[in-house]
Amino acid sequence: MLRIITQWTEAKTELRRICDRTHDDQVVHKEATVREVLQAVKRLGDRAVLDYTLEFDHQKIKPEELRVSGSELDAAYQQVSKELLMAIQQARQQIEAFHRQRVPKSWVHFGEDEIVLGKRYTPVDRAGLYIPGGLACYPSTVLMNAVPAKVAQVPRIVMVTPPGKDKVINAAVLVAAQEAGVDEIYRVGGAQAIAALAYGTETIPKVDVITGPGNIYVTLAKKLVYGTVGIDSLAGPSEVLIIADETANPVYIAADLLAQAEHDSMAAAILLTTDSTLARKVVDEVERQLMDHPRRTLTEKAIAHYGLVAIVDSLESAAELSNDFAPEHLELEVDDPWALLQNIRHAGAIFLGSSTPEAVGDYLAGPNHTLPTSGSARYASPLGVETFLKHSSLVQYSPIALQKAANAIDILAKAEGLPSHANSVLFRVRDQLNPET
Ligand code: HSO
Ligand code: ZN
Repeated sequence: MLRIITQWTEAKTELRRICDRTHDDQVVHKEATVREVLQAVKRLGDRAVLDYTLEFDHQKIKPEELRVSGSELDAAYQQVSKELLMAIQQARQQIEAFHRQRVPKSWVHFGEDEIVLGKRYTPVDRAGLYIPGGLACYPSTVLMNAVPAKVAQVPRIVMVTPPGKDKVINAAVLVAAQEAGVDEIYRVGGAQAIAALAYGTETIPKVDVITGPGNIYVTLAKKLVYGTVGIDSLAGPSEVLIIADETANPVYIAADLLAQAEHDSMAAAILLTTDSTLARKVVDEVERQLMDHPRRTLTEKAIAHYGLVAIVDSLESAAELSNDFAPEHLELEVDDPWALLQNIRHAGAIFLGSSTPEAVGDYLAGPNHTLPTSGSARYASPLGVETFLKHSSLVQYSPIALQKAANAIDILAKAEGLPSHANSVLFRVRDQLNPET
């Protein structure tokens, strides 16, 4: 049952509890296991990967079965319906169009005295995409990770995903990978997959950046290998926060809350509304829509622990609570969403108006659905082309520019006790001013 809160301070405390819901005491214990897995894979390569796959995923894989073969990919195309293939292709095309919009461009600036300064963007050599298995095995997530890597022109895109029953990988996931241009797919999941991507094994290549969501073991592993490789972010369970006024439709709001809750028993679904009648209707409607929900047990669990309706006195107060929470997804189901947007500072993705349920962004609109969770939208952004790019600074000075800079560099270098820094400039300037000596 979805709870209704009317007190501001109680709403604030509850939102904080929900935002911090992944900081459990078990993490320390799990981290020890993950460290062990990382060390073993680093030392023993494929052998450790295969042993852990047997232990954690209960699948006995031979080394030559780690990589998904071409014939398996062909078979996957036979298994997915024509409609699903077309929907995957449409989504791919729209995600690509969005990500092509603002690819960071290299630039140079020609300043005074022939000084040239700039930034030069280059992709990483290899990207590793983690795609979860089980309940969270989504072709849409394959597209959201692989398409930006492709747009960034990463030369080698590797994907890992855990084997399901009988070593099988979901056909739609394989098709999405193929459609997005993934170069290689390996049948491995969990911390052992992250270790393999970070350190490399006989079969699995070492990559430069690892992206994609996963369970707590995957997330801890990503955290621990950061530095050896780059990562996108540390993904926590999904969240939606909806701000609604009296113009909102309770049936839609209930569906949107459940769309988040059905992901995971740890997912958060929050409604902040100025209208107490709407609040009650949404609570009833959630119960009704849950009745014949195929994922009822899990969804109910999420709603019971991390579902919340708070009645607020104004949309401005709602925005303040929302900024505190910094939700992964924010829906503005209000009469004038663009006006309310002025009060919003922190959110991963913002969905404006009553015809824009989050699912539009989860699948098709184009923006990425890999978004900052657990309050990290205060400082982080959605996954994008930049995740797979880095830039180098470019500097060129002319003789006259160096002469003009020499004095300040000399003073700074001497202040830092670094005489050769000073000399590297002064020797050049001396020779420029007296070419014949
Ligand atoms: N809402 C999820 C993404 C997703 N939804 C995948 C459906 N499939 C996290 O943004
Ligand atoms: Zn979703």
